[in-house]
Amino acid sequence: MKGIPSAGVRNFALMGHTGSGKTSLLDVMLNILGTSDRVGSPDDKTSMADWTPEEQEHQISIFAKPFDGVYTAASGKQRRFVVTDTPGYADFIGQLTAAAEVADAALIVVDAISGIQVGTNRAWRVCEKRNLPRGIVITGLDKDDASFDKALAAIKAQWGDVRCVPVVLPTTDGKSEVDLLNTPADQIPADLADQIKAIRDHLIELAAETDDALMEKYFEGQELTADEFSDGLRKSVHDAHLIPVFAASAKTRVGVKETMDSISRLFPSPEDYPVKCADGHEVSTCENEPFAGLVWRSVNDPFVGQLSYVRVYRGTLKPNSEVMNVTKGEKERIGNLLFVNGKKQADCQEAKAGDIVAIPKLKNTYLNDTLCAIGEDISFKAIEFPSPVAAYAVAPKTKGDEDKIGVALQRAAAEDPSIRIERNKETHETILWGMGDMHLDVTLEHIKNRSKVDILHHTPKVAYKETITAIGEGHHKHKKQSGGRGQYGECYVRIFPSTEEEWFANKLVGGAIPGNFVPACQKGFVDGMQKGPLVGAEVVNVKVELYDGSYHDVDSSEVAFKIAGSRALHEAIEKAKPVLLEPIMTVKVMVPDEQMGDITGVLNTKRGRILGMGPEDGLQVITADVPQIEMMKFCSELRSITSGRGSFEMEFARYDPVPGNIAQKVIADAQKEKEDL
Ligand SMILES: Nc1nc2c(ncn2[C@@H]2O[C@H](COP(=O)(O)OP(=O)(O)OP(=O)(O)O)[C@@H](O)[C@H]2O)c(=O)[nH]1
Ligand SMILES: [Mg+2]
Repeated sequence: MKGIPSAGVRNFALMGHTGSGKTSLLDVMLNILGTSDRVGSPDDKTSMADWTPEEQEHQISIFAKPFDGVYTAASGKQRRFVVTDTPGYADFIGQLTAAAEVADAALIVVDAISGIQVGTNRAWRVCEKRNLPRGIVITGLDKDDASFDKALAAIKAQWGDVRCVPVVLPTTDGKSEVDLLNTPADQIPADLADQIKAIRDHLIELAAETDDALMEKYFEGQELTADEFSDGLRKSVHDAHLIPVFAASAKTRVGVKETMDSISRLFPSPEDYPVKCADGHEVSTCENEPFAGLVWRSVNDPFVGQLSYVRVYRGTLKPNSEVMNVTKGEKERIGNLLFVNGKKQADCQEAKAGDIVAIPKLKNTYLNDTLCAIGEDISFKAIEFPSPVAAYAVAPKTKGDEDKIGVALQRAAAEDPSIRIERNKETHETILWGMGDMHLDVTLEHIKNRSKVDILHHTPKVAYKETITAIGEGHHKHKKQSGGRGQYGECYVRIFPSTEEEWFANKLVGGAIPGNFVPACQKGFVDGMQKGPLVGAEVVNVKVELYDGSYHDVDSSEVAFKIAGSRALHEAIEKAKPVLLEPIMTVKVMVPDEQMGDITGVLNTKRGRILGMGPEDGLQVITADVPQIEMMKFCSELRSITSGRGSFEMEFARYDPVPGNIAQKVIADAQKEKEDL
């Protein structure tokens, strides 16, 4: 690692549909890099990447994980590979988002038999969003009936005939592969010679297009030098005018080296382009300038404790140093630095621009914090994660484990930006939010494996509220005379609908209730509003007037007025035509064109009100207001209707009255639940 300058680093993320072969390909690469002394595989649980119990249980990748190693290319040049494996499963989009943010390029994996799938398109969109240079590798070419040409044709049809150019080609006997950028002309198989010449001519044109002087040279019929050709191609890849397509098989390992050679030549180095800060201005990415990096992953390692993964964007980070956490405005002391490769951890003496390094035990540094050399003031933009859309209400299996699960859930949320924990004060439930049922299940498994605590889950309750639709009056006299000191307090209240912030008005005249007891009455009203008459939910959007009452010189007390206030208010609410309110969510659903009709139909059956429709990023976007209770299972419904191609976001909009017939059922159910208790 030492000695390879940042210009020799190739930092990229593997992306693609679940099962397309990303991790298998990575395992072969890690063996070639010497990071692993054997070729592991997710199939027999020997993969260097898929090592966590949850990944082995489900046989998919779940977490984005960085790996590194040195590659000696066919040209003899040494390159440092920094490769992040990402999960293809839709629920783990948060991991893909973070990895894409800190990579300089993407290698999109397409299985030759399955072709372009939902997860491939998702990866593509992630790349498009942040202008990430990319290449595509067609894998599984050892499989029966696999055809490179067929897969390539589909890729060209989808993403452009001109820019998707094969640079690693399978030989016609399928036993080896030709890296057409690195293979000398005399070693090119005769039957591929014409095809390769045509591709080379096309690549020369693409390289020339990146620079006016080169274009002139090209038109004058002069040859580009080797460096001009290479630099031009790298620029073309950077601008996504060239999307190189490679061929490989993780099973037979054919083509993997050729693909790595091409990546070495074509993918950008971290020093090639400046990086953008949060305020939009650009900073250079030179390894000789002061250090700057972003924490993109923060995990609790069972052996080393808290580990902050940092992408170094500029300069060099060394162990036993001090840095500034610009986000927090605090200095952090750095002890050792680690290069983490799966379960393997090695001390790092310096991490340069382009590297991903883990810092153990930082005191107050978390995901999305920028770290800089002391005296520098750079802030990188925080990675934006999609908001969670699926929820479980969770509780400990064993009574008494509440504190334990509280800590475990908070830890899970701190590690995974797509997990959110919420305590719903209306329903008294703890809600675990995530990106889908699989994500929630895996999170609970992870907690169980790590914290040894069992958590039960069920569909969350909806936090209904109640309000009134008319003016109502109520009265209560609280009077007790049972030996000793009695209790006395009497309140008359009026209640009416209001959205004003000031909810209480004192309309007492002539000292009917002494001023010092009014706060007690108010406390009673607040209590009375906590449990409405319909389902015991909070009563909102009301104004309460205290307009009359009486007191007793000896027996009146704060407690007596609190009770009188609460009961008088309850009577007033019951007379003011109370109604049930339910939370309404604004939902944004992204689906392919042909599923628009199906989805608007489903939203209509969910009492949804369509607010708008229109194209966005190659998909149709439907915006609608839908009652929250109808959205509880939408995540899995949408997946099944669209075969995984649809996704959605939602946020709380407001509370609306529940339609009469549905409200009646909710009220009857709540009554029954109360009686059953
Ligand atoms: N025959 C053949 N099988 C392959 C190849 N690459 C991967 N596979 C198999 O495909 C399956 C899925 O491979 P993975 O590498 O786990 O796929 P992945 O893209 O990492 O999937 P996720 O982690 O879920 O996103 C495994 O059973 C692999 O053995 C290949 O080149 N040839
Ligand atoms: Mg994987």
